[in-house]
Amino acid sequence: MAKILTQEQIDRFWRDGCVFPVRIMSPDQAADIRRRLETHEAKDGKPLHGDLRHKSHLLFTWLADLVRHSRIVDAIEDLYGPDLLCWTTNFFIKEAHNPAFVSWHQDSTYWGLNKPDVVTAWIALTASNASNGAMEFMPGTHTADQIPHRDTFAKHNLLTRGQEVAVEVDQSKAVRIDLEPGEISLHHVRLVHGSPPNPSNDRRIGFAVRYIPTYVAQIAGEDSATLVRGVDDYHHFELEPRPRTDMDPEFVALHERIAERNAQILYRGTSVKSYNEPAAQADRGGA
Ligand SMILES: O=C(O)CCC(=O)C(=O)O
Repeated sequence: MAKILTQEQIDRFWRDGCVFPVRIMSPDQAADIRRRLETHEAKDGKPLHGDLRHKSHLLFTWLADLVRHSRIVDAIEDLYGPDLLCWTTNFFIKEAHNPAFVSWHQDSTYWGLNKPDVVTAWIALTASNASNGAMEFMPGTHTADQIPHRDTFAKHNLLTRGQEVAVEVDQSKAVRIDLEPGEISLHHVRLVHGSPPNPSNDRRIGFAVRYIPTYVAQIAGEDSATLVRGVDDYHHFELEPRPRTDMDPEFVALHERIAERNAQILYRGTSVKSYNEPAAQADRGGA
């Protein structure tokens, strides 16, 4: 029996490649996470940038808790069973009145994982809707194989390589994912999706958590992941520890090493070596 998703939601995920909205916390709890993020940014004197946007659950205790949130992990278990890793996390922050956008793409393109059994819980820390550049998707496209992509490295594209599907997308079929703070969407790694810029007066903040069942392996390099439920009998990934304090120097060093290694996987075949290089763009997400 399913833990939190209804049978209709589970069927919709497998049919459309995406299900939303699923409420996992109250709007106040989402606002509290936003406040913690912005307290850090205020101390740092700038928006979260570069590699700090990736695998941030190794740096901040409140994100370490979030990737283990029982309602989110229950929903993932309803789709992929009880043994689950969080492979990575990526902040997708679109500042107010900002041209940043996400081109139509499949997440699976550069991740180096051996199976398309990967699901993203995209957690809305602000509302995400027509006014501020909500994510959109093409229903059913997750049943396609890997589609060829071209890298654009376009300046305002939030994806690592500014990659886009190298086929025509019929935008009239796109479905927009409207979410309130504290709600999530769940999308399949092969789903074609993207999002336009945010012309509104406030930031749009999404935190994308990428979950895999433990049988999935990395085939493009050494990699690590966080066990969030069950047991890992496969040992395909180095298991990551849980931070006890925010920005613990030991974890900052570990995170830097892991982010560097991850960037080598995502940017393989290009001259980019790190999320912090200018070509990688300071505010890119990690898909
Ligand atoms: O946040 C967005 O608008 C896009 C996010 C995305 O592409 C993803 O989570 O895979």
